[in-house]
Amino acid sequence: MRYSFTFLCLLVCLSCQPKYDVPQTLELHNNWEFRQVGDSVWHSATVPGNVFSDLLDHQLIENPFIGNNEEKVQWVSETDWEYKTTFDVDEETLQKKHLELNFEGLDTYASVYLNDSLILKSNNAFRAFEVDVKPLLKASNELRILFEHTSKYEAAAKSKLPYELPEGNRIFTRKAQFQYGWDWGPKLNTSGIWRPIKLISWNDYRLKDLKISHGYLDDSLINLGLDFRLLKNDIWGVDRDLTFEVYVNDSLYQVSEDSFKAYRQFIPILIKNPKLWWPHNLGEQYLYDFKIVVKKDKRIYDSISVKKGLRNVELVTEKDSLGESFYFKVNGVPVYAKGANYIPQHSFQNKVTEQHYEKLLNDVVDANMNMLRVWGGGIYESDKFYELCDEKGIMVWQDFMFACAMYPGDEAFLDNVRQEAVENIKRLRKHPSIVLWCGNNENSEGWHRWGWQANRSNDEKEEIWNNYLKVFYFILPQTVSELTNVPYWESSPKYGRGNPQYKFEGDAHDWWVWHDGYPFEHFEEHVPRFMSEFGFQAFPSYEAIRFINQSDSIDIDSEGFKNHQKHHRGFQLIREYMERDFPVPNEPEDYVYMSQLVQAHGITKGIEAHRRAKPYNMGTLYWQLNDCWPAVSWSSIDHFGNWKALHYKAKRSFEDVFVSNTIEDHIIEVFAINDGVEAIESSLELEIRTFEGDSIWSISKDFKSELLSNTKAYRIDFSGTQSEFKKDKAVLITKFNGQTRCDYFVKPKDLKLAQAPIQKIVTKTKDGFLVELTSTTLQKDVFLHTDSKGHFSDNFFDLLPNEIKTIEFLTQDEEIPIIKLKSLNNFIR
Ligand code: BMA
Repeated sequence: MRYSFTFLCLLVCLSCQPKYDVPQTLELHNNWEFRQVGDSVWHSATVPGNVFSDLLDHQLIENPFIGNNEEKVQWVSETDWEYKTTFDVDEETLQKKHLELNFEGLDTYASVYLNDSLILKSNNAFRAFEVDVKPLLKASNELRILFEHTSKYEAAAKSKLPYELPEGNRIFTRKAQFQYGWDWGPKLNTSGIWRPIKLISWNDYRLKDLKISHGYLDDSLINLGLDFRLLKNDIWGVDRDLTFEVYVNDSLYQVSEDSFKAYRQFIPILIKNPKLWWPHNLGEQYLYDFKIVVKKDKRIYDSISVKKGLRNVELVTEKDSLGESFYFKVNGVPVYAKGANYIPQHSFQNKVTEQHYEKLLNDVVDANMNMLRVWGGGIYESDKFYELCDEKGIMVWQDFMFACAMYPGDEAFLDNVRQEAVENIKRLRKHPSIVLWCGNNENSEGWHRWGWQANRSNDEKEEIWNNYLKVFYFILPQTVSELTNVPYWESSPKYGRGNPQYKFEGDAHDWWVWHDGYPFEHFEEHVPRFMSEFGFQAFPSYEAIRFINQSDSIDIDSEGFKNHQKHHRGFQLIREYMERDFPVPNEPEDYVYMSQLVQAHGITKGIEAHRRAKPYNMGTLYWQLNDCWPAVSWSSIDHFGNWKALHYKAKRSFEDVFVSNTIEDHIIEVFAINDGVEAIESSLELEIRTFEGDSIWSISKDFKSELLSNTKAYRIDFSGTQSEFKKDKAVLITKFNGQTRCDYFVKPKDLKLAQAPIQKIVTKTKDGFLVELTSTTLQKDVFLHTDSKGHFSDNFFDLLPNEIKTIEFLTQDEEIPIIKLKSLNNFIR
């Protein structure tokens, strides 16, 4: 009796269970093969991927990241390639009313054949293409994709224009522009299936493009609009029984009826006391889960969900007495932006794993950065990148993918661009981290300042500039404002450095330093409203150099190594700047170290000058965070993830609560900067000491650093003290809020540093090793290095005399690492 009751309950329960007829997705990533067109032999291929990676896997080419191999593999980009796979589809799927193949990224000129019928010709690596394959799909299928090399298409497009557009033929092809070679990257123009291919099958309903919009948010009650598309098999049918369930954080929140629109749906919901998303230095990164389920008669047809942070973002560009402001407000709070420019992490995107994203973005937060600019010559990044930026509270300045060139303006090109913008904005608009869409990198500056207008007729100039306006003044801003509420900015920078306005309005790229050879002090004298690029090169880690040369010695003169410096005056500029401020060592290993000190010295000078000028200046993003291959470049983290001196020193200069000093003749000025939302009270101590630790002069007071502030905490005339100490043998030590900084009165190369050993004790810990260092004299820019793979918690620091400095070396290695040391003291007497 009891059994039959249980059975009955079970039956009742089962009948209440919802039935499903939801769309199914099948990733087509197996059994792929590739060949050079015309070859008889097929080789196995990895999808998603690209032809260089596949050739490498079969050892059919040498690794282009080693020595001079880049040159040897150029033929790959000039060749047509074919990819094919076979896949089976079960009967149930075949019977579905809708069968679509979705190509999320084909690089680039691709002809796609399903069972020998041409189903798609694509010409934009940044777009996804969805094809109805219902009429063609069988139980067993063959999918074949022909990739034709880009130069063929580019030559054809070029021949239609009566003039040449700057810069080169890459402008005709919508794919990552850096792959055509850049001043930090190799020329490795890939082709292949670089993002997933999916078969989507569905019957009656499918949900798409969920957008969550809101007006200005505060912390009481907000109205959210859930806007999405409902695809119906029977597009004219009226579905009186169709309901939409809205879930917020997995709880059923609201049930709505079909609003009888065949296509777009809109559901308003109210959220009380919403939790907001903030950049990591200002608050929590709260992310809501929103889900919509479409149902009829207890049957679930589809669901769509997004993880979404709620925040207001404004780009404030207001006229003021000095020009025009440029800063971001998040949830009404003005945010000082600190960070760097981000480029693709690898020439071959399939080599970038989730761990790479995780590590690099942790390094960003670790260095106290709150913004990255995704630069326009790379790619619209993977979903993972933005998900992690959301979670970690990193704001993203997102360029559209146009860089350093003028682009065509024919209808087909413009349509392609419009569609690219629509798709990428739709894909990325849920991410609260994205705070800006920017049209391009340096196209406007190039046109106005780089001689691109020379020898052109007025008509020609007008046509080229009008084509620029069509994309960056009309299509992109319109698309951004239709699809999101994120601000749009036409071009980075607003003005090139040749236009004096660059200091008073908009964002700026300061390449007076480096490209024009100006001294680093230029950063201090010319502070713009928002510095979106400034940079200086340094050599990468010993690991990277060894990899390039495939040799244990640090050889920076080999032909192969020289190929990893892509700036034609790069080596020379590094040396020139080194000679100005630092000693120039002979040994390559020392030269590499010194180059990193020069870079860190110059760029942190810039960062601090910008921060001291807050709120006139409201952002500082240096060029560049990372590398796409092992190289000598502007990056602060090399291709293998090793931090250069700059990343360690930028971390200190980007601290939220921070003291920055200027020393001019006998005047010391002390600026207390607080980018956070809490006031900090602490004693502020300044002391001048000899390198042996004897105190010459000191001063101290209690100081309150107010939230979101910048205050001149001291202006000290130490001329009285001056006669009592030798400027080349003294250090100014500033202590505030647990931080200690060292400033000097003369250039690094003029310091009379003393010679003394550094004592070192290494002990094992759970995650690696602890290193304790001491010395009887001040040791400047102490550099710890080892051949073991790992990360030093701190490096390139000044070690005060007779004080113990403890550093962690995080590593998986069990064996005690052989840690070697260098300091600037080794090079100056
Ligand atoms: C900036 C960037 C890049 C370039 C860098 C260094 O202007 O936008 O185009 O790599 O300068 O030259």
